[in-house]
Amino acid sequence: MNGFLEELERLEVAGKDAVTLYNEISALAMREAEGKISRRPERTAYYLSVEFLIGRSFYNNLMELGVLGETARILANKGVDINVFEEIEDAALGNGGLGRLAACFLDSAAALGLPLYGYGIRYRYGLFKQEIKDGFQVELPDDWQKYGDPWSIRRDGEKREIVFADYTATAVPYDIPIIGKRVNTLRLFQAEGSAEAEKISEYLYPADDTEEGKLLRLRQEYFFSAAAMGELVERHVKRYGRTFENFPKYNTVQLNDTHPVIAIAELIRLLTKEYNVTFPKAVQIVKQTFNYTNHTILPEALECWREELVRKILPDIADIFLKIAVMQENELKTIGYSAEEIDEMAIYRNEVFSMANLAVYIATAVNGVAALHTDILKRSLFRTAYRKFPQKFQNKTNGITKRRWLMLANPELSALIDGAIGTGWREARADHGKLLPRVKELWEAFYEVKEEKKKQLFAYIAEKEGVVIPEHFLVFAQVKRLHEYKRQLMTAFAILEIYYLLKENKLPDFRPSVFVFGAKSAPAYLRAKGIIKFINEIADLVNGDEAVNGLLRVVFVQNYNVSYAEKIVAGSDVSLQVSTAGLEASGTGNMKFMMNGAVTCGTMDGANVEIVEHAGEENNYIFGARVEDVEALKESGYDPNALLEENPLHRRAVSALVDGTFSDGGTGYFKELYDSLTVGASWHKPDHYFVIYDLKDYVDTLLRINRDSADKASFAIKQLTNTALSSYFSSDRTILEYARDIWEI
Ligand code: 26Q
Repeated sequence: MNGFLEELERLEVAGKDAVTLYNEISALAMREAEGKISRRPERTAYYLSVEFLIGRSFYNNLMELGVLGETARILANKGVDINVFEEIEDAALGNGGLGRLAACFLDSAAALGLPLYGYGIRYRYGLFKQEIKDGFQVELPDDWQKYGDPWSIRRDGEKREIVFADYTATAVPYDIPIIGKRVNTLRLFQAEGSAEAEKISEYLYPADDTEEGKLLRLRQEYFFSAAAMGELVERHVKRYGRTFENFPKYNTVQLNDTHPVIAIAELIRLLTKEYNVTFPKAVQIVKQTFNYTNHTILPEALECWREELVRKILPDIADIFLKIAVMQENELKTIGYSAEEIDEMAIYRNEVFSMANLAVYIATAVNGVAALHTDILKRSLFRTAYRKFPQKFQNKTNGITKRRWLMLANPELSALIDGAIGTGWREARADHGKLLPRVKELWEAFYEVKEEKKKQLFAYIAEKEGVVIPEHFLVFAQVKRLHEYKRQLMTAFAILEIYYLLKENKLPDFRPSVFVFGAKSAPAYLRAKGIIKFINEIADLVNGDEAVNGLLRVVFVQNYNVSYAEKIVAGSDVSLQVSTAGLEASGTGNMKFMMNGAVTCGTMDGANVEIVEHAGEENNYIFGARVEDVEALKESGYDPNALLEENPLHRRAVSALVDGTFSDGGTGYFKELYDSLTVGASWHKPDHYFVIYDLKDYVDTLLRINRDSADKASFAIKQLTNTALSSYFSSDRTILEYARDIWEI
């Protein structure tokens, strides 16, 4: 028996509250994990990210240590239900897909025995905690360390000074073990020193609408990038001496979006200023060291820094950015690129540095996160760069870790799979495709599992939200960051239309359904906040209407996070993935639902395309405009008002924003949303995201799903087929591809 379990047997529980027990048990597990931390091999891959959305560590780590079941049993014998630790909050050091992807990648690399180390920021407060008051989002500080932080180890011996023009901050590393076949670490730096210095690691995504805020964000990016680069160089010099031609042989760095791109300049700075490497040599070295992943094509999310801003606090970095820009421009001129083409690829233009263009120029590999997204990078966002460096561009379709998203989130479904094909599928890189020929005979068992997961989800929602969902309701879920391109507003309109049809008895065979939303809006994103309020107004109307609430309910869950997601993905029937075609780089929630046996109701966007390639269009529900349609509509001029004119149902739903049906509490949110659809807002044309264009097809598709679900067997077979064919979306597969094609580890 292992040391952990022996100690756990001996642990005194009498009179201790959940928090005390949580800390004591975690400390025991940590001792196990710490003892197993692997030695870094010569060649190591580093993952730099401003977000790591690891969620709750407790259950996951016990599972990874192979003691979760035994722990539950031993605690039960002592009269403690292992579920009491659910009151301890998640570490929400991330916002959404990009941060959760980083966490899934670390998990997979450890499981596969690959040396991948994460570097980021140990925010004092993670993403805000959300409450819904009167239908509005309220933001509260996320004091995630309130109950302690038993899962990280502070390394005082490895502090590093990070120098800005105006002050210096100390970067103190905290290591979080990532447990698997190897035990790797996620190293998060905390800023210490003066009060000003400590602000650097206070908040994730501080408001950047002021100059002050922008500077703080830039400091954050430099802070952790420089701490990481300082460490890499120091370790290299210790092992190999002051020679750097071999630096790329031992180090490969993945930049998770543009946020850590400043690491490129910092490595050049270190090499040239502290080790007398020439600038051209240093550029050669960084070119072989860095790789860049793009996660979005939305212009507002592509980072640019004004030279003046950079110069103010990081003059050396500003100089290095400029030197790289000049080098690139000369190169392009020499080979005859036109002024227009050079502009498109420019690292420095109009006194602004483009982090994306810098990354593309320097990186050995540039990757998109789903096949369609990578095509769009090649065809539009980076088309000129693609022509110059076609060999750089790669696709790496995202994935999710089956350990958290299937084994931990859904032990019932995992047991069903075990029963059908044995437990071998649980191994890293193994798949569960052998389930496919068995789905027809297993549909009833699967149906029972889904009902059980629904029951658990409904109980949780009743407790947390006070909203009761009757048994057997069909569950449609849309859970993700709140953004106009993700079109939660389109789902809101669709629900309203269905509500009106039900009121008029026009849907005689409608099967009882609930729509579950979960989403946080960026605090300054007012239209997104308006959408939250609108959904909650609809929820009040629908849930309070005795004439329909036996058939339709709506719930917006508060503080959607990783732990909530684990419950929602397991308990849902239909996964809503309805972004405007071309705008969702990949999506990873779509994969979590698929793996748990939900059908996808979605547009041909991001990884949805590959989901239906693998699981079949006949087992999913695809609707709406394709990328080509959206492009053609933009070309020909799209007029949502004509569609509203034509379609009274749409008109009624959309008008509900402004005709007095609902109240936005005098905020003006609803009028603003209405205007954005009908006259345009923030330099966009009316209905920039084609909500009204896709609405009809969406409602029809939702109703078709509702009808199809009446045939329990065939619907359950569709769902379980999705589970059976979901192995491609395991991040074990994704990480093996990065390891093989990019990192060469
Ligand atoms: C940019 C500039 C200034 C301030 C903030 C930002 C910023 C912050 C966060 C830009 C983007 C993000 C986060 C992006 C994100 O989560 N993207 C998602 O990444 C997933 C993993 O690849 C994809 O599956 C999703 O499609 C993509 O939306």
